[in-house]
Amino acid sequence: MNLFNEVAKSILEGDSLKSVDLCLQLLDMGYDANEIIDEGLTRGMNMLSDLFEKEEKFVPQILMSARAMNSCLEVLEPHLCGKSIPLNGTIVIGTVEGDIHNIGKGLVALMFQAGCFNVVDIGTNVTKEEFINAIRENDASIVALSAMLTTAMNNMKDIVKAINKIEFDKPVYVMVGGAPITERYAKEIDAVFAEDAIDARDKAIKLLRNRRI
Ligand code: B12
Repeated sequence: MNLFNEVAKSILEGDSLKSVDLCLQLLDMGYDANEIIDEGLTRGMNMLSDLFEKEEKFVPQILMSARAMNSCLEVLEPHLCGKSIPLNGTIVIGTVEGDIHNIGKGLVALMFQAGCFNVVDIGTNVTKEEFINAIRENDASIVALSAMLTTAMNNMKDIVKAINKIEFDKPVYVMVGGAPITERYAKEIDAVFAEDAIDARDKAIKLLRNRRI
């Protein structure tokens, strides 16, 4: 089994020590931190989500895997964006009011970092006022909203509406995602949709590519 598969497997098993050790080995071998995230951590979490859907894994195992993933992220973070690469801009990210899920949001935040964005994670259960203040305080180019509960989707809609009404110093793109969010819903509430963490990073790069930040 190659080392990337082993990382995915140890994330799936929620083995923090082994996951971190494997990440360190891959870094030592000269592999890129982004590749370790894409091919190891994200793949492990996706495998876990599939097994959860099939009721072969349960919430405690998800939490163990999330802990293993976070330990790896601490090790990989300093290697994500070389000093020579200019920052792409600032992204504020949070989970909307009424919702405390943060695992997916964490992955998306990390992928933004991997895309050389300055990321300001304002946590979970975030109100529209908190989103708006964070955009202003950090002069953000993108704000990313996560929701995992269908009951939080209305809050997401209200928050997006409030953000889109404001004329910030520069235009702010609003990106939304999370398990119940679809492309159609995003369009309906006037936001950009991304399916997962990798898609979110790629779309953020595209959004800001031709723009001064
Ligand atoms: C782990 C978990 C929890 C943990 C959360 C721990 C934590 N620190 O986050 C705990 C146990 C605390 C929890 C609590 C609850 N949960 Co819960 N939870 C889950 C579970 C099992 C996994 C979610 C997860 O982390 N997935 C792994 C990550 C990697 O995937 P992800 O979150 O989908 O994120 C990816 C994409 O969605 C996307 N994405 C996510 N955010 C964003 C943001 C942007 C901007 C973009 C572009 C993309 C994006 O990219 C991510 C990475 O690829 C799901 C089931 C499921 N299959 O999703 C239920 C689930 C979301 N929970 C559910 C429920 C009902 C609850 C509770 C209300 C239960 C209760 N009765 O108390 C509470 C919520 C309390 C609250 N107010 O928020 C339901 C929601 C049902 C619904 N349709 O509304 C689900 C679907 C379970 C179910 N099948 O019933 N939960």
